[in-house]
Parts: sequence; C-alpha cells; structure tokens
Amino acid sequence: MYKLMDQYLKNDTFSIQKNIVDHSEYTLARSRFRFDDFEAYQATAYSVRDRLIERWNDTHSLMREKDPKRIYYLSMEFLMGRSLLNSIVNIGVKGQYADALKQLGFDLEILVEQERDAALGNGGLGRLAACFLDSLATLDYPAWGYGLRYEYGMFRQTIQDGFQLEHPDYWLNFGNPWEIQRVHTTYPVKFYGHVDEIQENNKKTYIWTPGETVEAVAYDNPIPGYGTKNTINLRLWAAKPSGELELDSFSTGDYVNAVLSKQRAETISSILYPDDRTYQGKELRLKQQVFLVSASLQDVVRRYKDFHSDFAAFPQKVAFQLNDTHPIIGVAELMRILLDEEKLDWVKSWEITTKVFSFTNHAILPEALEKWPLELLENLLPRHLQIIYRINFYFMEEMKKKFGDDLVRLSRLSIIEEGEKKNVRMANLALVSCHTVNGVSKSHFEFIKSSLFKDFHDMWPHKFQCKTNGVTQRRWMACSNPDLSQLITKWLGTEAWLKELDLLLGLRLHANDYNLQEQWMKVRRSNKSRLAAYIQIISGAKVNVDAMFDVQIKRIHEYKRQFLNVIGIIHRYDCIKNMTAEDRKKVVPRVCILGGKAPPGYENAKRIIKLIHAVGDKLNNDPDVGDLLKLIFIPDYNVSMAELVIPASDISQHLSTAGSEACGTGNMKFAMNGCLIVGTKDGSNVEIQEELGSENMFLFGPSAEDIPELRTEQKDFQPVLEFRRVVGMIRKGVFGNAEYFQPLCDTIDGAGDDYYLLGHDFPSYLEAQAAVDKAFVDKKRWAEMSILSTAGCGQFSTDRTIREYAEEIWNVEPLRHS
Ligand code: 26M
Repeated sequence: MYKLMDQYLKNDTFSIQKNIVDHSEYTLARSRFRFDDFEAYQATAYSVRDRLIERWNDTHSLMREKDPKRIYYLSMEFLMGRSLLNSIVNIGVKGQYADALKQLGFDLEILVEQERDAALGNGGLGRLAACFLDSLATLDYPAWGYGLRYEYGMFRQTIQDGFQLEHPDYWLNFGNPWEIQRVHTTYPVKFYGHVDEIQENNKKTYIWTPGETVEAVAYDNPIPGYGTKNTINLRLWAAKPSGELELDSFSTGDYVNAVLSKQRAETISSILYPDDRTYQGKELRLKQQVFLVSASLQDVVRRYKDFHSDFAAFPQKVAFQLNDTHPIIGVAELMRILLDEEKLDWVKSWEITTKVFSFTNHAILPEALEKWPLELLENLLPRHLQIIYRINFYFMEEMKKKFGDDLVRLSRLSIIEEGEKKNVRMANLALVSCHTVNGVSKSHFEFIKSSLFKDFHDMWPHKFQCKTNGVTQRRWMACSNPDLSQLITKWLGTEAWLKELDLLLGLRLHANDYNLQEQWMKVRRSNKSRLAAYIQIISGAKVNVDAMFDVQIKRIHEYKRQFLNVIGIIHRYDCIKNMTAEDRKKVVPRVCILGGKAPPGYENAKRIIKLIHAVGDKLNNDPDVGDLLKLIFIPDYNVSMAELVIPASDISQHLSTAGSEACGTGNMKFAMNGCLIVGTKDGSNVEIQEELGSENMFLFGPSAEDIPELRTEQKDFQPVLEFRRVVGMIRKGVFGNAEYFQPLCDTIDGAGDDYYLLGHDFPSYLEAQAAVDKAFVDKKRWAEMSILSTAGCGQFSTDRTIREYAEEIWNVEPLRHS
C-alpha cells in the first residue's frame, strides 16, 4: 500500500508541462515534440481532467464516508458551453497553465477557443441548470446533475441570403476529453409491453413485461467548485447496444432486421429537441424523458441501498429537483419501483414519493404546459399509466369531498384531461405529487399563484415558493471578462466577491472616482475592440469601437420582440436619412448587434431573422448613414459567443411584452459586466431595477398587470404615425421581400391584433432610447452608471439562488472538505 497523498498531481510549471506532453504522446499518440493548437488543447484538457478526477474521487470518498442527504438535479438540458477555462479558473490554476503553455509555445487563449461548445440545451432553462451546477459545487453541496448525453446538441445556425439554415451539431466528432464513460454503470430502461395482475398472498401484484428494453450507460462529467475541493458529478445517460435481441424477431430468423431495429431503439438519446414552446407530443421526446428518469432513479436507489436496508430514511437522504415538468414521469417511476420492485404498499410509497420531489416551473404560456395523449402513455408505459390513474383517483376523491358539486373546478384539477382525445396533464401530476413548486422570479411567482396554477394555490398555498434565478459570476465575469474582474478585485481589495457576490456593493464607494471610471472604461473599450475584430472577420464590416454597442442576443421569439428593436432601428435610419448634415453631427453613433436562433418550425421568428439581414444590407451600405448606424447579425449565437459579446456591450435590450418572460437571465449577465439595460417591466428586469435603482436603467412601457386591459383595447388602438410609417416601409418593399414580410407585418397592424403590443409600446420605447443617447454622451455619468450596474448585481448570483433552494426546498447542508 502506498501512503495516501493529499494531492498527487502538482501544479508547478514543470509538472503541468510534463503532464500535458505525456498526454500528447500517450493519450493522443502524437509526437511529444510537435502538436498543433487543437492537439495542444486536447492534451491540456486531459491534464486538467486528471486534476478534476483527483478532486472528484476525494469528493466521493467523503460522500461515502458521511452519507449526507444528496440533491439530484434532473434536467433534460444542461447548456454547459466550454469547460477548459472554467475548470482551470475554478481549481485556481489558470496562471500556472498559461505560463506552462507559453513556455511550450502555446497561447492559452487560443487553445481555449479550440473547444466545441457542449450545447445540450436550448437556452434559459438549460443554461440555468449549468449555472446551478457551478454554484452547487462551489457551495460544497452534495449534489449530482442527471441528464442526457445527446450526440446532436442545439442545431448550428448559418445564414444564407439572410435566411436561417439549421445544421446538425455533431459535437462529439473530435472526442470529448471531459467525460468518463462508465462501462459498468448501466441500467435497463423498459418500454411498451403489457401488465399482468396477479394475486399473491391476498395482495394484488403487477408484473410488467416490456416490449422493448434499452440499456442506459453513464458518462460522468466532473464539475469543479471554485475555491473548494468539492467536485460534483454531472451524469449523462446514453443509449447503448445491449447485446440481447428481441426473441420474437430473432426467432423468425431475420437476424439483420432484428439488429437494425435494435439500433433504432438506441437512437433515444441521440438528439436534443428544439424548444418550440407549444406542446407537440412526440413519442421519442417522451421516451427520452423516461430514459433519463428511469436510469437516474435506478442509480439513486442503488446508491441508497448501499447504505440502507429499508426505505424509511429515503426522504432524509434524497431530494429530487425537476427542471420543469420534463422529468415528472419520475413520480410514477419511483412509485413503480417502490410498489412493484421493493414491495412497499401504496400508502408508504406515496408518502416517500411526495417527500422527495419538487419542481420548478419556467412557463408563462398555458400552451407550453406538457400534456401527453393518454393513448401514447398507455402504449409506451402501461404500468405508469395505471399508477397515474390511481394517483388521480385518490386525488379526485379528496377533491370531491372539498368541492363536491363544483364539477368545472374538479375537471380543471384532474390529472386526466377529458375530451374526445384524453390527455395526461403533466403539470397537474407535478402539483399533486411534488412537495414544492417554485417560480423563477417575483413576477412569475405571482403569476403562477394567481393565474397559471391558481386552483392548486387555493388549496395548497404552502407548496408555492419563489426562487429568483441567477447566473454564476465565475463563468460570466471571471472567465469571460478577466480584465474587468481583475479591476474589481483591485478596487475591492479582495477576490472574495467570486464567492460572495454581495461584496460588489463595495464598488458603490468608488463609482464616482475618476481613476476607477477611467480604468473601467478602458477595459470595456478593449473588450469592444475584441468584438469589433470578430465582427470584421464574420461580416467584413468595420465598426467604430467608440460607437455605442447596442446588443440583443437571445432566442428569437415574437414575445421577446426583436421585431420592436428592428422597427426602432428602421425609424432611426429613416430619421438620419431625413436630417440635415448639421443635425447628423449630433447623432450618437450606434452599432446594433442582434443574434439568436429561431425554432426551426417557427416561421415568424425566421422572418424576423431575414428582416434583420434585409435592413442591415440597406443601411450598412448607405453612404448617408456611414458610421452613425450599423446593424450586425451574429450567426450561431451560443454560450461561447455570449462570453465574447456580453463584456463588449454598452447597452443590451430585454424587450419582452410585460408578463411574458418568466424571468430572463441574460439581463443579469449584462448588468454584472457593467452593461446598461434597456428593458420592459417584465421578469427579472423589475428585480434588477429594484437593486440598481431606476436612474441606472432604462425601463419603459406598461407593467404586467396593465396588459390584459391593453389587449382588450387593441381593436380601437391606432399606433403613432412613426410606427405606421416604418411598417409601411417594410410593406412597400424598401427592404425587398415585401411578400415574405407580409405575415409578420400582419401580426402588428390591420389584420392582426398586435398581441405583443409593439404598437402600443413603441413611443415609450423611443423615449427610453432617446434617454440612452443622451446619457451616453455624458461619459462621466455613463461610467458611473456602468459601475453602479455591476455594484448592484450581488443578488443575481446562482449562489444566492442555490442557497435558497437548499435551505427552503431541499433541506440539505453543505459538506465541507477539511
Ligand atoms: C418542449 C417540448 C419539446 C422539446 C423541448 C421543449 C422545451 C425545452 C426547453 C420547452 C421549454 C424549454 O425551456 C424553456 C425556457 O428556457 N424557459 C426559460 O427559463 C429561464 C430559466 O428559468 C427563464 O429565465 C426564462 O424566462 C424562460 O423563458
């Protein structure tokens, strides 16, 4: 036996270099004398992974020794982005790696860019899960993330003639150094088949004979905390060939077809579904959910049974957080495991199940709530459907006692939606089975209580909680804006803000200090130069670094109102065109930057992308406009692109119609990097304003509670002349493609009801933009606002969010390494 060492791998320059060169030669089989940037990235990643594995193993030993209550975060999406820089920043070896690589002739910054994004998510919900993992690890919580190892992540977007094209994102093409395949950690996941009811010792038991079984294999991704040894696990499941063939097809002698049909089953985990926000009920999507949940629960139950001989302590050891209702079938799966496999009775099983699950709702639109056709469930999961029926039966019995004759209410509450085609309402199942449901911002919390889930709130107000989202400052400041982070550390005299974001408040003391302002704006300017260089590469456009960089990057959706932004830009263009040369001198130059993906089936979102390009073509090439206004679309917006763009933005726009964004987290990333926000009184914009003060933000338009009335007044509403003029320009074909843009214009005038109220909000939007122009000219005041913006962001760290979940929902304690 050898003596246990605290840390085997050393972090001096020589040890790191040797480790990297060894990986180049022995892991990658390249020469130790010659490897290119990509190989250097890979070798570096493997050497960092070695360090992560050490910490990960130590974390696991500690867990096994102490057996604390663990939190399991179940999510169909983890939008991780790149890992190299984040890992070395978190384990505190960035400087050492930069030096070691420099001496080997490599630039860390260039190697970092070699990594493909792990884009296993659509947007907000998936990125939140990724930020949560960073905070869980940093705060020493005993946590695991469970998700799917999609082979194709979020589609890659290219633009052809201004139109979005989607391409498969086969991100694993060049390997993934961060994952560890666990060939022995596999579980069977069952589908289809039939259930037999048999009588055994006076007790009914149910035997489910599946029609298809798919093996799930674990891939572990270590997630290091910042400033702690704690390294948690993100376990992603992939479907794998099981080696067994279905007897039926095999016995017919059709061996080849049997193998091929098996191969189809193994495509379960191959692709991430793009979010379209209205429910489509695709069988493969449901199979993915079952696959995630069943493999994860089997894994958790096995781990629990390593230490416990019965299930009495299960709720003291296990908490499941469901990222939306996507994994809610887990409730029926745990019931099935407890009833059919562990032979517990219904009452005990239900008691355990309802103590371990809680879920987060991220939706506003009722159409976004998941429901599955009963027929589909009956066919795919016959035993689970029986269990859901029984849950609903007991629930309805209880409700009948309460609301006896109120049949309308009872039918709204029921998990089963009656009608010609019956559906299972997953949100109702979640509300009945989970001990807690949480909203993701104050306004969203109010909304779910008073509207979306009102019936349930009336009965069980204690189940409802508010947990305002956050973002991790490690990725969104320390990694993506190192110069600003260093400056903050210098002025605060401590790095502690990386763990206690509240400390940013200390910047308020210096917000007026000329020296800080000058250094602050210098860093911001160099970030802008970096982005300008990138813009030149992708578009050939030379943009003026001293112009205001005005950014809107997020998924393209009508409710997010990129269209309002474009209408504003056209209006600005039109004004410039009609100005005298003298007046043009007073215009504040702007570079408008937009980016984002439209869901593949969402025609109006795609039209918006085309419109941005058509308007850009026109005004970017108009000599009357010159540097005064530019419009750039950044293709293939993803996490890494956000890391480049956010630190370089002067203002960012968050324009969702009040009452339509559950929270929004992009705004937090911008605000903490000193970018000022132009936004509506929606989601977290409102909470950001509470922290920063209205004088440091540009909020405009109505509040959520005014919206219903405004909508009813729409038929008599006439938008202002400027608005109608811009829509007229689009319709007349000033930007070409008049016919193609027609359905988009129809949504906001004449034919349409302008559901998202662009016409109504336009005048106040212009006022907000005019205030922005005015403020930008006063450089000193602008610098102060920018510093105050960062200073006020202490609340918007996922560290705060996660502490609240841990204390108020999960009841778990940190487990610190000595
Ligand atoms: C649904 C069906 C089929 C395939 C995918 C989906 C689906 C995937 C993701 C539906 C919704 C999905 O995400 C919703 C989402 O990202 N919501 C956002 O969550 C953020 C974190 O709470 C909030 O900040 C945003 O306001 C909210 O829009």
